[in-house]
Amino acid sequence: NKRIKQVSISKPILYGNIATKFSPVNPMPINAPKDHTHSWTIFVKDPTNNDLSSYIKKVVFKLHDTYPNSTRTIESPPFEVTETGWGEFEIIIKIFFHTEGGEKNITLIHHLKLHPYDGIISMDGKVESVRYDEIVFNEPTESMFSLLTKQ
Ligand code: SLL
Repeated sequence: NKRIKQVSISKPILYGNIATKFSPVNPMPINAPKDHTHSWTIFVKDPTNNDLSSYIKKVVFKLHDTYPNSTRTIESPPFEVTETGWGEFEIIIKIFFHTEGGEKNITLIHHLKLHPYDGIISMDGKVESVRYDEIVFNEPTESMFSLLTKQ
């Protein structure tokens, strides 16, 4: 698996969460614990909706230990987890690339936001905390290069 010298490929991603407070239009699920106040979704996606699974094998979201099965592994798109809860916490996101590419996994940390502070834009009761980032592959292997450039 030879590396291609002096080549660098960067892939844009968006990661973060949206959250909605329970209300008549967003009612609490029947099975949700009574102290929960919000539903939320944490995600990793492509800003232009390209299919990330061309080079991403799986995404692992590590939730707060108060959640049952707090390590959630998502093996195909959409790479997201939807839950209900009452509190904000750090979510550890591990992105794994297809094994044949020979790249190490990367770790991102997202602070789950439920409340509309810190300059977060909130519309219709929805809170969004989303970050744009680029994953840079320096001198990718030939197999990684073909995964990154396939349409
Ligand atoms: C803290 N920020 O540091 C808080 C933790 C935990 C949030 C917040 C529900 C879990 C469940 C939930 O919202 N946990 O009931 O499944 O202590």
